[in-house]
Amino acid sequence: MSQIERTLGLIKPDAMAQGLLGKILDQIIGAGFRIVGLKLVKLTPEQAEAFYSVHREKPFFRSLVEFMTSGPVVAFVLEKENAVAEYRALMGATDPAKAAPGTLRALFGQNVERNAVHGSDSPDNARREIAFFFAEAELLPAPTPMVV
Ligand code: IDP
Ligand code: MG
Repeated sequence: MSQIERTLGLIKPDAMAQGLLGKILDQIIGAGFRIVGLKLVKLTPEQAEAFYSVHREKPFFRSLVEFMTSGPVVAFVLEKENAVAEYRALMGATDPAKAAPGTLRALFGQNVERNAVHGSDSPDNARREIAFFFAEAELLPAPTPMVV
């Protein structure tokens, strides 16, 4: 049986500026994810640099940090079986032009940088990214099985 996992997602400044918060959360909930943490954040340049530190040497790094600090983002933690891979599948490919039809990036992304949403790419990175945005006390506990 597959594992109940958690993953970290962001609604990026482009999608927030277009008023897409509700539509994107609606798709996520409709796809069967349980939201166990949620907050509105305006990232500082230092926070955006730290969050995307694996891309520090990429040519798009400065532009990415500028974009990610250009307005508020919504950060959330999702729970589901195979949440990391399932949410990556719901988001679609990094470049909205290459993302499968019906995915969040195909529906709501503008280009390879302004692509509406973020999702952790591995369970280890999910743990790191969840801790980046949330204290344990800000997350719902895992559902307790009912005792009869
Ligand atoms: P991912 O978000 O699908 O995991 P990554 O390769 O980890 O993609 O890149 C992180 C973010 O950096 C992307 O979501 C996008 O906003 C931006 N990005 C990635 N590749 C490019 C590029 O070639 N040009 C401009 N921005 C990019
Ligand atoms: Mg990535």
